[in-house]
Formats: sequence, C-alpha cells, structure tokens
Amino acid sequence: MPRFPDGFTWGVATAAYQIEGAVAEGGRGDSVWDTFCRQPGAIRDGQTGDIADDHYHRWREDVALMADLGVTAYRFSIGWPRVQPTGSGPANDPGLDFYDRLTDALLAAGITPMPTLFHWDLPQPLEDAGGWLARDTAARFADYAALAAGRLADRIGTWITLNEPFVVMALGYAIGTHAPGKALMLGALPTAHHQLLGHGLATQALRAAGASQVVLTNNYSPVWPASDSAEDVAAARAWDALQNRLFTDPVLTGRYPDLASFGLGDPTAGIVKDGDLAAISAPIDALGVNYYVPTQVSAPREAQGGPALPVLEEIDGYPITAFGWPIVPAGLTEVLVQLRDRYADRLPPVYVTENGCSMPDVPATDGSVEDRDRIGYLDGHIRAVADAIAAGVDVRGYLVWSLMDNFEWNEGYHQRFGLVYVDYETQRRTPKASYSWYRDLIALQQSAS
Ligand code: IFM
Repeated sequence: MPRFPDGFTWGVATAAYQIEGAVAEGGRGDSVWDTFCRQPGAIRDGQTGDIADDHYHRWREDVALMADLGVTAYRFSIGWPRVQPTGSGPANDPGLDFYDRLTDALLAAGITPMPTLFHWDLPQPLEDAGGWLARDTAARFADYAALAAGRLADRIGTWITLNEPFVVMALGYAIGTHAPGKALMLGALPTAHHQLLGHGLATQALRAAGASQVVLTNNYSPVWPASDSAEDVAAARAWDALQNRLFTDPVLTGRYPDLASFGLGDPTAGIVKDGDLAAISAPIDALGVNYYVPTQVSAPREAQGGPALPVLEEIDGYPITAFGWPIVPAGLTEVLVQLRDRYADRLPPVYVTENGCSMPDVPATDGSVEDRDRIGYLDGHIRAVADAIAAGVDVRGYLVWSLMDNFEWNEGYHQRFGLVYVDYETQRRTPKASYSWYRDLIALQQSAS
C-alpha cells in the first residue's frame, strides 16, 4: 500500500436513521423514513429503523470500537427530528444532549467528529408542507443547522450539510423507491434547487455559529456510454450532467448545468430568486465524495407520455458485491481526477466521505467473520485514492461506509456494509476480519508519518 500524506484522515461513516433506533425516545419526532417504512411493500420484509443498531443506547460501545480501530474521524449524522421534532421551532434538548455526549466521547477518544446535518431523515411535518419541493424547507434547514451548531460548534469544526442530494431527488421524489415515495419524474427537479439553497443558507448559519469547515457530500459516478455511438455518448453526457454536475456546478461555479439542452428539463424554472446562487456558491472548505459504482447508459428509447431519459444499463465483466454492484476501484480514481479536471482551481480539498461494500457475511461457528472479499474491495479502492493523489488531486481523507452493519434503506437489514458485524437479535457487535485489516492499515500509515 502506498504511503498517504501526513495528517491524512482515516475514518468510518454512519447515519442516524440507519443505526440509532429509539425512534420514539427523547422527544424525537417522525421523519419521512418512519412514515415510508410503515407503507406495505416499501421495504424488504417490512423492516424498519425502529431499533436498527440501537446505537442510541449503545453509543459508548460503538465509540470504543472506533477508538480501538484507530480512526481519526467519525462521520455520523445528526437526526433532524431528534433535534427539532417537527422541523421548526425550538430545539429539543434531549436530542441535542445525545449528540453532545457523543461529541465529548469522540473527542476524549481522539476522534474528530464530522457530523452530517441531513442524511435523509426529513421531519414528517415538513414533508406534509411540501418537503424539498417547497422553498421554505431550505429556510427550515438553516434554522435547524443553527440550533445544532449553536450547541456543538464550540467543539466540532467540520460540518457536512447534505448527504447525496441527487439520491434524495432521484429516488425520493422522481421514482419514489425511497422516502417520501413520490414518483414525479422531472417534476422532482425543484428539489435540487431547494436542497442546494438549504445547503447555502445552512452554510451561512454554520459560519455564524463558528464552524471552521463546511462540506457538501455528493455521490459521484463515472458515466460510461454503452457504445461509442453518438447517441450513447450524448446520453452519457446527459446523465453526467444530472448526477455529477447538477449538485456541484452551482456550488463551485455559481451556475446550473444546462440540463434542458439534454432534454432533462430546467431545474431552475420559476424558482430561482435573486441571491440564491450567491448563497449556494459561497465557498466551501471541502467537497465530500461518496463513490460506489460507475454508471453505464445508452440513448433514450421512445418515450411514452413521459420524458425520454438515458437508459441505465448493467455493467458486466466485473466481480460484484452482495447488492450486485460491480466492483470497479478505478472508477474512484476516475471521479476524483474528473472533478479536478472539471473544476480546476475551484475544487476545494476532497474527502472520500463514503466508500464500501455489502458482502454476504456469514459468521463461522466460532463467531468470526472472515470477510476477505471486503478487504479486497477496500484495498483496491484505497489504492485508487492513492492513484488520484499521485495524479495531483488534493484528497485529504477516506472514510469507510460503514462502521457497522445497519439499516440499508429499501433493503432493510439484508445488505451488510459494516467493518463490524451486528447480530440484530442480540445487538452483539463482532469486528470482522476487515476491521482488523483497516486497523493495521491505519496504524502502519500513522507509524510511517
Ligand atoms: O447506506 C447508504 C448511505 O446511507 C448513503 N450512501 C450509500 C450507502 C450504501 O447504499
């Protein structure tokens, strides 16, 4: 393994609804995911995040696991409905107290807390008022950011505003396979501007509260045409604009990509007000990159009453994860280099805020989990980060998704991404072989610095 720069951040990541459980404790309100999970057929086997990893009660054990692992940063998310149960109004102190205790415990263990403010758990009353289709949600988000940072920014320097706004728009509002389950197709586009505006207004609130680093995390994917036909190449450019540029160009260049020229509608139509783009493009201190898979697309087929969208194709010829996702480490180098080439001096330092894989982990009779396949995955992707650094990309950190197995949205508990195996019957945590491998890697990198 190549040597990473001194001070490189090695971390793990989780998100509130995926690990905390305790959905009705401490004054927490309902989020869109609580509602969505109750809809028959929405989640595999009708599973919910009601208990998840019970991290709300077992956080001390989880911090100890991280301390043992030797990570220097922990990316978690703050549950909006825990801090502000209805999405507006005063803070719910027991909710803030939970993150306050967690923050102190992390700092005492020498781990830098990197909270994300929005990892998909929108308070249900805000969804009832229009959710991210409503401009007001952006202002509510900034108020919530002010409450969270007002309590924690004296100890937390780095704040991530949004996680993967593309997924919220595409799966939550365009096709409806995620909460809140709306299938509006291109009618979902206003959620892009409102999330970005939320990011911009929250950035102001975070800075006012003393945050030193503001970060936006997107999920990036190299987009490959299925063939070299002009039509497939055009479709790849269109999808690239939708996934990779829609949530990045406005932040780093102050302009939206011209989606209309790709037949993908206008994300700004009638909703952008004076000052919005200035707020959205206020400088950020780092860009969060989540990477899992490349995307292969072919030209739109005949549209029947709807927009003709690029067609997502299967990618063959690579090993796959338990999710069936192709394992393509070089795709991570590709997205990082592409970001640098695309945004040049405007690109701030980058953190890989998520990367990891679900694998068919089965404990052996002695309870151990020998996830050699995950080790291979992580090894390949960490080398891919090193390749990007060697190519001149300013990558400052790498965080594995995830610390421990957790609630994987529509897939419930069927996909395991953790370095730590969780037995959901007993809540027993068992570090997998990949945990020891990552611990050794971190120790080796640090001993060399
Ligand atoms: O579990 C998710 C996470 O919440 C967001 N990024 C992708 C992960 C794996 O699907």
